[in-house]
Amino acid sequence: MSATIQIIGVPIDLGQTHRGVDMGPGAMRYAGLASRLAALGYHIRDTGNIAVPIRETLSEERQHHYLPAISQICRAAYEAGRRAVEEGAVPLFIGGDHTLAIGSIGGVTHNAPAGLIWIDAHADFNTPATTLTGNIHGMALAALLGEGYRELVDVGRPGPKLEPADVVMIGIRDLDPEERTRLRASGITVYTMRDIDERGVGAVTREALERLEHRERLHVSLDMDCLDPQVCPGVGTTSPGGLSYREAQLLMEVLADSERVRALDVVEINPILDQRNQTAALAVELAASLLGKRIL
Ligand code: 4U7
Ligand code: MN
Ligand code: MN
Ligand code: MN
Repeated sequence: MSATIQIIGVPIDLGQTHRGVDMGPGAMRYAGLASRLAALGYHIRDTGNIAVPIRETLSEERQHHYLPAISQICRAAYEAGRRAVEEGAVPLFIGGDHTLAIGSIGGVTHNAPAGLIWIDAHADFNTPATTLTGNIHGMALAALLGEGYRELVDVGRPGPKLEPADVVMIGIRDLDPEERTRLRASGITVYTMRDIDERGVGAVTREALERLEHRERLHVSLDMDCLDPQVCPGVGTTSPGGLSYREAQLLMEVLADSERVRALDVVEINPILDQRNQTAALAVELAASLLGKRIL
């Protein structure tokens, strides 16, 4: 019997202010996600999108940064991830903004811990006290570690979902001042773009896997803004100096070689800002590489 990948769309755009991120799941399906993964020999189960209210219907939540709705959507993502793992499937969450990771990673760690590889230009390690924007997608990882809004920390089950030693970040290049202070004190392993430039993405990724050796199962959270905006213009929060197409491919291939990846988020695709769906197309390529596509 072939392994099952369960596609879970989370068209959430409430964690940030750019319009269009809610169309990410459609863009990835349109770019051929299911057929590309089926060609690798997987059984694909697309369970559709989690219900997300349209922003215009939530005007009274706006001053609260849509916290009640985000919390509820993350709870639904949590349950979907938990069930997929219990059924032996690999959950593939397609976003939507990075707030969905609060639910997805929580659900994936419901019955057993997992290591997390967070691939992003940003650390998403703000709290309500350190954020400059108030946008909750910039607080997702902090919430998973037990800090910030209780409504997010307690999604699915009360308290932190990860230990700092369970987290490795790759591709980081854009931190807010107080977020940076928090991250340095956190004990999380961080590989910045400078590390990648100096040592190469292959060496960095192999070391990242070693850092998570105490966790057999890995969850990969891929924010498409980790790539350079010249390759991926279709993201809300662009940051120059990102991964090249080839670096991102190698990063996925080295992770795939470990055969430990059991869950995946692909987030922050904004088709409105994209050119001819190239960001979603690359996201599909990267997901295929991560799930075992071989050149030869
Ligand atoms: B993403 C930011 F201020 N740090 O908190 C913030 F620069 O999911 C950006 O990684 C957060 O894209 C980016 O709003 C969140 C900002
Ligand atoms: Mn992010
Ligand atoms: Mn980001
Ligand atoms: Mn973003």
